[in-house]
Amino acid sequence: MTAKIRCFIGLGSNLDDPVNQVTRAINELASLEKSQFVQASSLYASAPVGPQDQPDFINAVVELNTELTPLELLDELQALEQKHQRVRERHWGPRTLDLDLLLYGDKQINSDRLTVPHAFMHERSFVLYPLFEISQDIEIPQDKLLSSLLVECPLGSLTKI
Ligand code: ROI
Repeated sequence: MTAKIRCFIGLGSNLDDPVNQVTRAINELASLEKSQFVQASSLYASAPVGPQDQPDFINAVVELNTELTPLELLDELQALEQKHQRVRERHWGPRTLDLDLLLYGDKQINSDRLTVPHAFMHERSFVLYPLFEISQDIEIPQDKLLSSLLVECPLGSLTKI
């Protein structure tokens, strides 16, 4: 039997009924092959990071145990984004669904397609606070304890809904 890897996925949407997009995506992640759903955070609303001339985002984080390899998991996440008719008009612009592989066990990955831990997660309140809600004991590879990152990351406009 292949070992199960504990992984965390960040969800974000700011187009086409974002609450519905994120809720549907949580259910879809819960039925991924070779994977078991562990838990999902609450949904959070936040002002956009990056260009400000776009709607507020809805964000959440999901924890899964998976036997998928990182690239198999990435393929599944990208297939789900496509299923949500992902549109992405510009870099850091609005999108119907964004699924980011944040953490894959304690692995560090730097390939053309994938950077794990996710490159910006340590500075984004819409990732760190939902992550902390579901798991307080996480160590981020090559970085600090999640709890000490949070101390340096202001909540900003992030609101649990
Ligand atoms: N801002 C917020 N608040 N939430 C996101 O999920 C998000 N995703 C992005 C950019 C455009 C960087 N800003 C975001 O990709």
